Amino acid sequence: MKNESTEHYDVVVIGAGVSGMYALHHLREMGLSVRVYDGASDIGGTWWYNRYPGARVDGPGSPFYCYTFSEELMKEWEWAETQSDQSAVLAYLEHVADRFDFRRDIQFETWVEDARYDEATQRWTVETHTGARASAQFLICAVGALSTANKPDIPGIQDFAGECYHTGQWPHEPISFEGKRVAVLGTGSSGIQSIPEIAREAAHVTVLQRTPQYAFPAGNRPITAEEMAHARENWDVLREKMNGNVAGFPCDNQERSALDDTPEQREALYERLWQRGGFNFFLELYSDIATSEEANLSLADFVRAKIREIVHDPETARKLLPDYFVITKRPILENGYFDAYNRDNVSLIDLREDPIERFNTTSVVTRSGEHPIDMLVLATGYDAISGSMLRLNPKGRGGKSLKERWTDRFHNYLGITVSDFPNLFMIHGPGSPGVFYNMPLGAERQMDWIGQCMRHLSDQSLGSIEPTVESEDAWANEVSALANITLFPRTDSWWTGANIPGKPRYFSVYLGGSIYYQRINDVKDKGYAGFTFEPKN
Ligand code: N01
Repeated sequence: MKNESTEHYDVVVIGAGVSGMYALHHLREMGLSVRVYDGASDIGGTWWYNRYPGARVDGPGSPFYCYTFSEELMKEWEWAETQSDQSAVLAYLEHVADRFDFRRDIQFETWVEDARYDEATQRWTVETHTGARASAQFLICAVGALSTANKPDIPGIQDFAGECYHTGQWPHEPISFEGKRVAVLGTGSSGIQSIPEIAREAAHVTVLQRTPQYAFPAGNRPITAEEMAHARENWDVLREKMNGNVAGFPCDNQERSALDDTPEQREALYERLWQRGGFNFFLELYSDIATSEEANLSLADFVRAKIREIVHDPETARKLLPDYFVITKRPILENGYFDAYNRDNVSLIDLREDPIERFNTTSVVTRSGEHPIDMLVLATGYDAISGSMLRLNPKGRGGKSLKERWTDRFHNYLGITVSDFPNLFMIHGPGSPGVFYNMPLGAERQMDWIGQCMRHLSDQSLGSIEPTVESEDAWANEVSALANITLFPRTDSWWTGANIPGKPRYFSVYLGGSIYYQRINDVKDKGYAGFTFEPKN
């Protein structure tokens, strides 16, 4: 039987991942009462769910994929590797939760089933599957940009009787691959990280590839004591650099064009970055790889040559060669992915030449024949960026749902707010730099802005804030104008929604991270230009 009582807070936060945890911290510091809900049984969000073999940070990584709000926190935590694995990131987040006593304000294993705005009271009410219900003036959706799993609808897939796991919903108990014939569907970051790990144990791995990928050496290695000491001693400078960098990492923004260099000089730079590995590859590249076709081709050719060099069988190498602009799908770092194809127990099916016809109880059947398998790993990604907001489907003014509002595109202003949904704020939503930015830092910076906005309402005795439709339209044009300078919209990717049948197809991320934070602060400094307010009822 459902418990019908309603608890009242200043703010309800949905999601206890990296963003929701910081939101809780910041709101508490503001002296507000907060309730956080999460469907998982502990903190961590993406890092709680993604336990597949090989899962690790692939950004410039530790120690910069972390919160920056507490200097003590930064200084006391030891990172072991440059690209921490999932368990190390989760251990860090658990430490943060313990240190700041987050869990007392989080209700776990509680799925928010409905969120509705009441115009008379200017408050949101959320209903959960347990019957717990809460109301709050503000609703913060920290629901994750990569958390709604994409499970492909392939004929017969439900009939497959073997083990089947999605990488983003990996079981908590150990999964053994020993002696098993495993098919991995999907070759994005999750597939490329997991395939070499699975291949080490499994009897056979069949990779089902729809689109070949450019992947770059991860270059993961232990962090030295000197590097940790340097980061700690120079934290103020590094943090400032992170705030000024286009992607939120302590790197210089690049200004040199690939076309300023000779082919030999370009080759030398690519080779040096390739040998070192790591995400800095992309941050230290020429400035125009994502904007000039010619510059892009120079790097694409370099990577294709590397794939041919690493993969011994020429036919397999041919199937692995991407034929679109490099880095226009999310760049991927690999730890032995291409080399895995040199093993006897790994084979590749190119679904463009040999598509899946169906699954049956024991096999995947492609045009060329039947491939018996014991396990299917779905590394098929997410309904990214907008999917989790639509799954929540909040109801705003007049009971209008987000699904009704977001039919043709994901209307928003500043990537944070939506008209007709007063007092609702998104972290890492569409229209924000979200997935193109250091996500913990981005969450902090967006949440700080949201906190200032809440403070403004309170200081001015205002009951609600929401953007105008005109400001949403202008923001949409700005997001698209920035994207259209680049080659990104010209490739099918989850950035453009192309991976989900029927999803609006456009590039919904705000490019140019540090510019974004100037933009949203300008809006604030101009008295929240583009927003409308209502007095307190
Ligand atoms: O998902 P993806 P992911 N039939 O969407 C294929 C972050 N991340 O989980 O390219 C056949 O990238 C799909 O094919 P195609 C990171 O931002 C970070 O790997 O659409 N194939 C693709 O190959 C990353 O980008 C880390 O043609 C189908 C794959 O499945 C994001 O999460 C680690 C299919 C999906 O790749 C998502 O990565 C992991 C179908 N019906 C993830 N549907 C870090 O290291 C999909 N595919 C921090």
